[in-house]
Amino acid sequence: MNTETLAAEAAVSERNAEARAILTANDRGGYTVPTAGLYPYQWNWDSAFAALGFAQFDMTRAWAEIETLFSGQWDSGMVPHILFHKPDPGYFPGPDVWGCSGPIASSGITQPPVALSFATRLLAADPALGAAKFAALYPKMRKWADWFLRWRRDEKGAIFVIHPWESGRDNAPDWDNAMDAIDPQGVGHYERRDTQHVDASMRPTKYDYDRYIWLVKRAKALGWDDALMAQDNPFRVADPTMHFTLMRGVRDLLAAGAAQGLDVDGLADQLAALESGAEALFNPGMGYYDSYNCANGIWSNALSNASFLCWFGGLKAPQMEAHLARVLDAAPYGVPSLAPFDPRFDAKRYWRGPTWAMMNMMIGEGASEQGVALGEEVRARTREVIGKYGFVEYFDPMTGAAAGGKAFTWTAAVWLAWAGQEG
Ligand code: 2M8
Repeated sequence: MNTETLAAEAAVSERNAEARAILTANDRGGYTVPTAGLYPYQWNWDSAFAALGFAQFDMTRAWAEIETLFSGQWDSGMVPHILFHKPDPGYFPGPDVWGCSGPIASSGITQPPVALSFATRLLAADPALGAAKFAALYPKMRKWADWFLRWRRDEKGAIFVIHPWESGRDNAPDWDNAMDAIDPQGVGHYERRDTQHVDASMRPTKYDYDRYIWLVKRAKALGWDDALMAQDNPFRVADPTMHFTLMRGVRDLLAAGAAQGLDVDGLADQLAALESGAEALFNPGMGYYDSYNCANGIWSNALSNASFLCWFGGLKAPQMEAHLARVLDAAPYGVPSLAPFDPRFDAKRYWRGPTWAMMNMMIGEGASEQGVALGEEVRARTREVIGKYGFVEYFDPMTGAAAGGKAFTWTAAVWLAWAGQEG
């Protein structure tokens, strides 16, 4: 073996050790925080990625992450986007602002249900350990999927979000049209904490936050009642992130549930409904998957990283390959959260441009599964950017520069489970 190969191997094993150390340091006992300081609680989809990371070296701990997440499930089936296990003044909005009454103090909205899929991966990786754990979680996972289909599906069959935080792509341009229709009267004084941890240029604006908080207060005043919230909701945006991750989750539950001899009744119908609903998310004018405002049908015209989750959802989507090629040509450290040739692109501002390793994982894996050669390119670029700039929250897609929070759980997990592995 030559010295160059040896040096490269040493760098990878150093990164592996660093990634494990981040997961261990962010472990709060049964759940992991996304990063100390900026996000001091358990986040829904962050935890699902954390589980994949832990699975590389501690399978029992990996399951615990998902079990703890489901311990916060509401009677309705909804699994909250944040579980406030222990009060922490470093984050706003905390449990008092949300005013929810689930089994654990929590937010009142959900997040993309990647935990459904990742639980099936834990099972596949160690069936002897996983069978009983999977079977115990299975009815809860099904209840969450049922809840989505009941309360978050529009007339055209697409899954929508009722808050930008629900999608996880907080300040994406996808929400601009619906956000513009909100007059955040009565939002009152509040103190942001995020900008005490991260430079304000990398975070959502005050305009965004006023509307985020206004939406929370409106839903709180309605007692977080799904039926009441559905009426006259000013923010309902059909979202490819939610749609494709749910589609993948239902598909994976169906396959794993059947293999385990569990009750899969109704899952095939749900999957078929999501497959036909996916057509509603195809923007014919732009020729790609997109979000739209359910209130007026207006498309976002945004080629985002969520557009490329179609493969992860299980679609063939051959027409998306040229779009991915164009975006990767424009952004050396892609996949950017918004195409760089979009005038709304902002290389450093959170979900309006930066590259996110966990999105890349779903895009790259999904593409490879569907035979799209660029899937491997996405993995190679994710490996390169993490290798050069470390385990940060997100990256400038043009320069690779580190941005957002440091020592980030899902970036470390994605390294261990996917990006850091040999192709
Ligand atoms: C970001 O969102 C939270 C609100 O949920 C925030 O900015 O306060 C998003 O990137 C979201 O997708 C992620 O789950 C969360 C924790 O990493 O941070």
